[in-house]
Amino acid sequence: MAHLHSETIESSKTPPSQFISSKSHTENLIETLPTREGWATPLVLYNNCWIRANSLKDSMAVKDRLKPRPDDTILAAHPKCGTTWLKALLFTIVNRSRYTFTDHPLLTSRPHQVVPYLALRPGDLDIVETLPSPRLLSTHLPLSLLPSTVSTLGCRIVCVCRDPKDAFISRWHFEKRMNQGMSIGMDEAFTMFCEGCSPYGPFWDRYLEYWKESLARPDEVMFLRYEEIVSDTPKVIRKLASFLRVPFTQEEDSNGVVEQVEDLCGFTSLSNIAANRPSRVQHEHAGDKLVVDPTSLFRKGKVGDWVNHMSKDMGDRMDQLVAEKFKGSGLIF
Ligand code: PAP
Repeated sequence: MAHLHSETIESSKTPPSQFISSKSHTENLIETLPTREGWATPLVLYNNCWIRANSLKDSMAVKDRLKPRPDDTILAAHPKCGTTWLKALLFTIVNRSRYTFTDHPLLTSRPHQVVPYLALRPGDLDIVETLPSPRLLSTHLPLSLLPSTVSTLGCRIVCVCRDPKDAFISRWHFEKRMNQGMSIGMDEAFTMFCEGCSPYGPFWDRYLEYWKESLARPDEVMFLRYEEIVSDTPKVIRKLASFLRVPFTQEEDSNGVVEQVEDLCGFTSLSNIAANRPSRVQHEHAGDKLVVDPTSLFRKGKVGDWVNHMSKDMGDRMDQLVAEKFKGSGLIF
């Protein structure tokens, strides 16, 4: 099991004194990039992707420093679209011969602890290089910020997206619960989201990028929507197992293993384990402290909750935007 903890990456050598500069090339570049405030932490636009300023350097390092392996599986989930759920499902499916359901890591650890991220914190990349193959990794980054060898080596990718109305509402509640809180109201946050300015946005570019990759590499890239996982979870669990080349045997099927995976990774089960009960989980990003309560990753887990928070007019505006952005792509909500 991967153990996640923050480490600081130290530069390996001190440069000769005449070359000492107080800022690195990356830091100088970051200063030239557009920045926007409003969400719980400032966002910076890099490579057409709004990334939290405090994780930008680590995100930028992924393209150069990650060494993809042909048997890697990468969960490329747009935030608030089912990352936590899919981390649990994928981990449980691929490790089902290793752990029993009564003594399972997900009964004591959060899904985010068992599947590492690329790359939210300094040190994340060092950790993933030490993992044995086959690795199960996760990212919110666009495909274009991953090494191109992810595609050429044929790494498997599982992407997940969600009706942007629900993804926005989930995002809104999450940001409000972060220690920094929000400096703007829902209307302004909605406007920023529709302008593409939300963590890892524009959402349409992220969805489309992975959607196109799934069309180009159908055997290696599986594209899912949160709504389809909710509507028939056992079907998606079977699909994921076949995709990962570990299909359920007839014996497993008749022993109810698919249903056991579903129950262990379900909202009720995961949100009730001690590791996901209220507490303060602190992440350090470049000296910034982000405090996240794990319960904020388990809010409602419903499809269509947006109607309880957004006006009909906002819903219509988002639907219109979605229709415009995805026109002709074959991707519909
Ligand atoms: P992240 O990107 O910050 O990791 P992510 O896990 O993608 O978040 O999304 C959180 C959403 O998934 C929450 O949706 P909501 O705010 O609309 O409720 C959360 O409730 C939902 N979620 C988390 N775990 C599960 C699960 N096991 N089953 C169904 N939904 C879940």
